Order: sequence, then C-alpha cells, then structure tokens
Amino acid sequence: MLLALSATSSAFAAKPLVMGFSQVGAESEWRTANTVSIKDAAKKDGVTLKFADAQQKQENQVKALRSFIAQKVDVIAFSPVVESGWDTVLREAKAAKIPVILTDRAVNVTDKSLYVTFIGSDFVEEGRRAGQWLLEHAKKTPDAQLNIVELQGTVGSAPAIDRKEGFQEVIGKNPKLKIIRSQTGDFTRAKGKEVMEAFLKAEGKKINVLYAHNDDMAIGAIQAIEEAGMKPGKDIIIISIDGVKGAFEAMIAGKLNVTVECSPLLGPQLMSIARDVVAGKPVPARITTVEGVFPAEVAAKEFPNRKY
Ligand code: GYE
Repeated sequence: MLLALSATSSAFAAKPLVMGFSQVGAESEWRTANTVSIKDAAKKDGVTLKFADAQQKQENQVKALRSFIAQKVDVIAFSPVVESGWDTVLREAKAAKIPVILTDRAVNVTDKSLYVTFIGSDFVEEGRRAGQWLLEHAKKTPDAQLNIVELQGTVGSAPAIDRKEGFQEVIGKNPKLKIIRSQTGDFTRAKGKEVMEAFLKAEGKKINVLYAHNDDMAIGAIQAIEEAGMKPGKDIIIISIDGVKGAFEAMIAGKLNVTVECSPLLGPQLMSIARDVVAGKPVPARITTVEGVFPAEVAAKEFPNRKY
C-alpha cells in the first residue's frame, strides 16, 4: 500500500532535473570510477543524465556542450580535458541561461562568472605531497644525486600542469633531486609504458626515481621496467597519484612505493550541488575534495577499504 502511494505521488512530482555531462574519456581506472560514480548518483537522485564521452578530445567536448545547450538541459557539468579554449562555448551556455558546474578539472577563463562552481581535488597539493614523500625518502639514501624521470599527464590539462608544479616546488628544496627527463604519457597505461621504454633506452641505470602523474602510467611503466630486467619499486623508486585499486595491488607486490590519493567519487556531491544551483540557492565557488597519501607499508591493510 505504502509502495503504491509513493509511486503515485512521485508521478505527480516535479519533472526530473536534466543534466548534460561531458566526460573526458575512459583513459584510466580513475576515470572509469568517476563515470560510475556520476551515473550511479544520477540514478539514485532521479536526475536524467545525458552523458557524452569525449575520448580525450576537446573538440568532442565543445560539440557535446553545444548539443546540451540546444537540448535546453537544466544544468551542464563537465570535466574539461584541457584548461584553455573554453570562453566561447561557456559564453553560449551563459547566454542560454544554463548554469555550468566544473567537476574534477579546472578551466582557464578570465570571466569567472562563466561557471558556478568547481568541485574537485587540489592538484598542486597532490604534487606537493608526492614531492614531500620523495624529500623524506631522499634523506635515507646515500646517493649524491637522485635522477628522476617524470611521466606527465595530458598536455595542457589541469592535473598535469598542477601536479608538475607542486612536485617541482617541493623537490626544489633539495639540490640532489633532479628531473632528467619529462614527457607526457597522456594518463594511459599504454603510453606510460611506451614513454618509460624510451626513458630506459636513453638513460638506463641512471634512473633512480619515476614520478608518474597517475597510477595507470606508473603501472604501464612498471611493465617496461620489468621487461628491461630491472626491479620496479627497488631499482627504480616509483611515486604516482590517484590511489586506484591497481596501485594498491602494485604496492602489495612491492612494485610501487607510494600513491597520493585523488578521489574520483564526485557523483553524489555533484548531484546535490546541481539541485541547489538549479533551485537558485547560493553554492561555494570552490569545493575541494579531501584526500590522503598511501605508502606501500600500509597498502595491504588499506586495500579492503578502497572503493575505486
Ligand atoms: O588523475 C587521471 C585521469 O583529472 C584527476 O585524470 C583526473 C585525472 C586522474 O585520467 O588518472
């Protein structure tokens, strides 16, 4: 009876909120978990989600945003693949009076009124945390110099720019820490492996440390290091970011030294903020995700608690 009643009353409820969401792609474990979080939260909240996967291409995201505007959705949310080049399409959304929420990655626009809020991590801080771990590790090693190779994320993306900056800021405090090679691996395992192979070819045993802007590139690189006959996590110290299950497995196997957490579970927060925005309620301009650091020593104990 109760069930029938609630079914009836929901039939008369206000029409569901319609959200257009443009996702970066499916490049990493992080991204897959982020997509699941958003889709699940929309379903749970009764939000009608129009989801578009941009396959890591900005032009596809711009097309998706324009199509959401044409469909007159209630709210647009997106995770911008790169930081720049958004002014025009965001002005179109504003002209159509459709509020825009940024999730995960920031944009570089001068007019801050082009989006309502930005929900996501502090990537500079993540880079600093990675650097801090290395600074501590360096105190325990006798080497006169530690040669670092860096696998950067997607060129022009907020996490690649900020994670590089934060890391450099901290390791700059110790002159024995030196980045000898730095190249993009586009946040994927395949590219991470490919670029690490090139690093190994060029520098071989000179490499002491790998800093990867995400776990997937580190996991790809681990394979390259093993294929080169070296021991990842020992011959080459490996630091990465995200904290996905694959990273915990690699740490438990002794192949990865530390991962800095970056949570992809933004769905529930996004849905609740979207409701407030559409209802005209004030929301904070920046909502920062809370996260930690997991060194290999705690991996086995933490693994069962991991949700992505
Ligand atoms: O670290 C990486 C993904 O923007 C925080 O994108 C996200 C990053 C994440 O592909 O794995």
